[in-house]
Amino acid sequence: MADAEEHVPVFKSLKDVYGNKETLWEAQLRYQKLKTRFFELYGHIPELYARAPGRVNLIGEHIDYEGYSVLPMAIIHDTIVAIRRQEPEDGPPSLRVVNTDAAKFSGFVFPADPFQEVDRASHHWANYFLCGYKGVFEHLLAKGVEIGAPVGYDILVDGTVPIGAGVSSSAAIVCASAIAIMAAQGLSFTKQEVAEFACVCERHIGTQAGGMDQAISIMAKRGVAKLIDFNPIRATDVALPRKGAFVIANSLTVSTKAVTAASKYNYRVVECRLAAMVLAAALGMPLPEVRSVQTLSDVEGLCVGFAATRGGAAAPVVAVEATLHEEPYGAAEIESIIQQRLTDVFAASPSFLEVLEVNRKFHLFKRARHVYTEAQRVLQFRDVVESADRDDLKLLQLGALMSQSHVSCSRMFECSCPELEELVKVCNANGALGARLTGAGWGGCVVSLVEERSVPGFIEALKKNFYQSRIDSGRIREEDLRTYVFASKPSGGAAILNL
Ligand code: NG1
Ligand code: MG
Repeated sequence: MADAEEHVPVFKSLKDVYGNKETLWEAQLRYQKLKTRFFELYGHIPELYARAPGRVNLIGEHIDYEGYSVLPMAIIHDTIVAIRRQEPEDGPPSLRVVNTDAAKFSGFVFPADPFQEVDRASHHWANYFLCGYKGVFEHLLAKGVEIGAPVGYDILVDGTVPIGAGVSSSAAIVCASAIAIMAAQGLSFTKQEVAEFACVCERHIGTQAGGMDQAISIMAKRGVAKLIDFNPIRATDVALPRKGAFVIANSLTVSTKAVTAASKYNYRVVECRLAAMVLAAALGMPLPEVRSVQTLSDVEGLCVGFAATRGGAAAPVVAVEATLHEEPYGAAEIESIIQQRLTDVFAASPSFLEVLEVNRKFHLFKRARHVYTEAQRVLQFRDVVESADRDDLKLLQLGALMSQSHVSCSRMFECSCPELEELVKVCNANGALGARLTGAGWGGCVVSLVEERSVPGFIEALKKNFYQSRIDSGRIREEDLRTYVFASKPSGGAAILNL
């Protein structure tokens, strides 16, 4: 697998990253402005730049943390981190972190200490920088590399990835920060190393996420989507049918997956773990082993054994339907099945203990059903892409899989919201071959598959049937529309720019 040994690339020209003429022209202006602002702030120009893209997940939602493969592609929107190492004459070393959008994101000064805690109680943007910064040193420590005296850095961040929209602005800033620190320290890591540690370090924020976002941000390749496998992380090219295009449309509702005690995201991770344990027990796994079950993919083998005569690829779903009940489980019922207290199951993770404090019901059947069917749909999507069918037939099949994914996210995983449902309906009524929420859900974006030639008409229809009323009511400005709805081709992954 070539990607696994490849290092994070270092480019000398913006042309290597920003493909077509229009985006290149915009990028040149953007980097020039960044350099000027950096000089105004710090009295020096940046030593180097690091950039990492956001992503859109085409299919495979809420299954990365269950160990199953997902199929995202990078988008052109990215986060740039401009960086310069402080010199002794700059004073005591610190991390000065400023955003170009200073009105929205105020600047921070952190101590130059790789092992400082990320303050989860105050949820601000610069925490994501800190995650990437810490990630580099935690990774070095794990490799047994000696870490010298802390060095200070001046940093300026500029991002174009829509925020809270399910297109992973968070992974873009974490990955760009991590590789900026890597390069400024004179180090070079493989893409696989960065993808692995960037996933772990982003958890300092509190969300116990899987590794999809960081993996695609680092391993993306221009022109292709990627099938991402986990444990270890690998990325395989998926060349999408040429006549198709993906349109990303923002529901204008910020995702509430949030970093609160009631974090819906962590709640789902807890439910999936409990579903896996209860399913394992029901399928006859001895109790001491049940306690070490982490994910639904850990139990797949047992399901196949159980449902061998009836199942095939559908075995896990057959096992779920035969052994779990559809009504939600209470804590007491689960504890009596697995013979362990839930507070002991999750004792190692404060984020999960918070979930137990505020939630009493656990929907094991629905969550497990979503995860197992979604995992199958990802592989079917890949198989359709690789089949010998004509492009137009492929597009119909891919669209159908995306729509099935949405229904499962909405009804079984319950991570949709009224605005996403409305937008998906509008997309389907206006020529989408398939449409689904993308990313964590509970707000954020919808991704639609449409025929390339009908993209302009499709966007026009969304404007008329979804956005116009929101423009009229003053919620958004007409001139910002292109940031809320746009077509995207697969973009390239993270890189260092030595301009
Ligand atoms: P977004 O959409 O960026 O919040 C989240 C997780 C992913 C994945 C998706 C759902 C983070 C950082 N990432 O993505 O790992 O689980 O939800 O498929 O929270
Ligand atoms: Mg995110």
